[in-house]
Amino acid sequence: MIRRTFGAVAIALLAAGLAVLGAGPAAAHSILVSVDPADGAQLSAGPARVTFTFNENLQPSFPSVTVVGPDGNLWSEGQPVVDGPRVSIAVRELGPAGKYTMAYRVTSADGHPVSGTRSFTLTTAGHGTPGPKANAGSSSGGGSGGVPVWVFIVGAVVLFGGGLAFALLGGKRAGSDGPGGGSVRNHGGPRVRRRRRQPSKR
Ligand SMILES: [Cu+2]
Repeated sequence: MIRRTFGAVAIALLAAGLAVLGAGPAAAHSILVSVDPADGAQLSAGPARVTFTFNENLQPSFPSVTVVGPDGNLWSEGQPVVDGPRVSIAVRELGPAGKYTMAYRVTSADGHPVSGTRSFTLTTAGHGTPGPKANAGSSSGGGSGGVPVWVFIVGAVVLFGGGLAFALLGGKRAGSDGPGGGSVRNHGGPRVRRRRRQPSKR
């Protein structure tokens, strides 16, 4: 029994390690497929909307999309709209020529937040008037592309802790309760079940 428990712990450890090393957790998140306008596009006139398209339907909760100009002002306006795998926001008539940063933060189908930035360059100044300063009270202070590292670390710890607790509790229960621990031990496969004895019989 004890050997088995260690075996289970070792497997949990290995799985957690692989999840951290590989792209395991990231693969479960919704992945950005395309942006309109395209990343790095050179535009002579601003787009009416900015749309991010993902590989799967997003959760509609708490989407955030912003377009911030070279002047540091907000050029997107209104609320972002989630429509299946897409999230979009309306854009004002643009102002100064230069780089406009498109930032998104959405909730993956699996419930995890995904965020990042793309950009386009306006080559000809427009006549629009900007919205408020982008960084005033905005929560996009991180400004980094992708999910922060701590999310992965917390995820790994939860995974590992869960696996460890499961292995330890599962092992203990089967040891003290005997056949009573069947519901947990069944995860080990049918092999365990066959070994179960029924003393009352015969
Ligand atoms: Cu995820």
